[in-house]
Amino acid sequence: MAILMEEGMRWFGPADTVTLAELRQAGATGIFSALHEIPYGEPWPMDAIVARRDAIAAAGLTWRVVESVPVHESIKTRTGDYARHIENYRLTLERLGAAGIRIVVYNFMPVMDWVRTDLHHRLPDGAEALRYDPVKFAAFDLFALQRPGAERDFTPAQCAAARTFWDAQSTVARDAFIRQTLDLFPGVRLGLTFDDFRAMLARYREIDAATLKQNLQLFLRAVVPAAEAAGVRLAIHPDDPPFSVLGLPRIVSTAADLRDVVAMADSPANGICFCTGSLGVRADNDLAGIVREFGTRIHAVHLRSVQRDDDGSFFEAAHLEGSVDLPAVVHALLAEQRSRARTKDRAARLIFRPDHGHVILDDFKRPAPACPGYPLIGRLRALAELRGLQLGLAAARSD
Ligand code: DNO
Repeated sequence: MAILMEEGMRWFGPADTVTLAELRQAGATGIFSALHEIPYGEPWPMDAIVARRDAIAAAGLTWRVVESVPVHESIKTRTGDYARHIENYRLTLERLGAAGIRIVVYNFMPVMDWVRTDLHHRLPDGAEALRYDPVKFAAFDLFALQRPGAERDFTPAQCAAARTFWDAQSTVARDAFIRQTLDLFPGVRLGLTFDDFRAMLARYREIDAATLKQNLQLFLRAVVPAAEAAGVRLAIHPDDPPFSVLGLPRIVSTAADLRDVVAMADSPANGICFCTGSLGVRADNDLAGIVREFGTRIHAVHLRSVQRDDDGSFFEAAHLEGSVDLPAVVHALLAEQRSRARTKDRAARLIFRPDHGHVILDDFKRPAPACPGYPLIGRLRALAELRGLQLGLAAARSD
């Protein structure tokens, strides 16, 4: 089997402004996609799964990874009709397995999938990147959402800076900032209002990290057997960013968390999506060490760097720049891939995709990407760099 990881790209479906033909020219062979049009919690119809798979195949590519099958909030909070939603999840896994799609990414982040405060952060070379600034997020939390107790989650200096930032914004700018923060669900606009959002947050009032972990364990106990039967491997995506936001518990932020997750169901079907951009926001996460520790439990890989700054902000650096040592990570991943090749576990060939990319060059002239972070040319650059990195590292091996 191949000694290199397969190259993948994310595609948001027929509504994506990037076409499959373009992703193929970028050199990817594996696609990460999802049926974003199916409402969260509903089972995915078999005919829609097959149609998506066949459309991808017709473009000369293979749908390798489902990213994601979203976990309904009722399952995370274990309230309301969570039992029906779990049953639906099992059904979707069965159908995906029957259609030959064997890796399913999901996350267990309460309420919000990921959080950024700047979607057009300009870098010195004119490229645009995504950024998280705790001061701006504090402004959202304190003055837009007006969450009781929010001031306890920020330092007095951050609260004061948030006030200055907020006061300087026009009403139009404030509205746009609020909309953008509420809308950041990859591939789908949930169109949440503040009231919806507050109601979602309220459901977590009694849920701390220990309870959320318990709910994850109960979910895994119910769905892992279905995944096993379907030949599907589940891959949990880490929290992005890997710390608590809006007072919500976050339980997939560190190596210790990942240890807990894999122990919840001792099965290859219970694995992780190793995302260096998410985990890399914490300087205490040893990314190459995580690869070595979780080895065979890694079912999908997102490669991306971040630049961490002293004020707690970070932005998405170019893939081979910033605070994340991607060469060291890819080195560790290639060792894992070689060991899989030795055991001839063909189903388990590692697949990575460049996670996000800068807006560069002709990206500025193209229609906006389906989701912030997913322009074509910026990701093409990232994939090309990562391809060179893995080929170079593989060629430089002396043993
Ligand atoms: C962001 C993505 C995540 C990821 C989900 C997986 O660009 O990496 O939103 O798709 O969290 O469930």
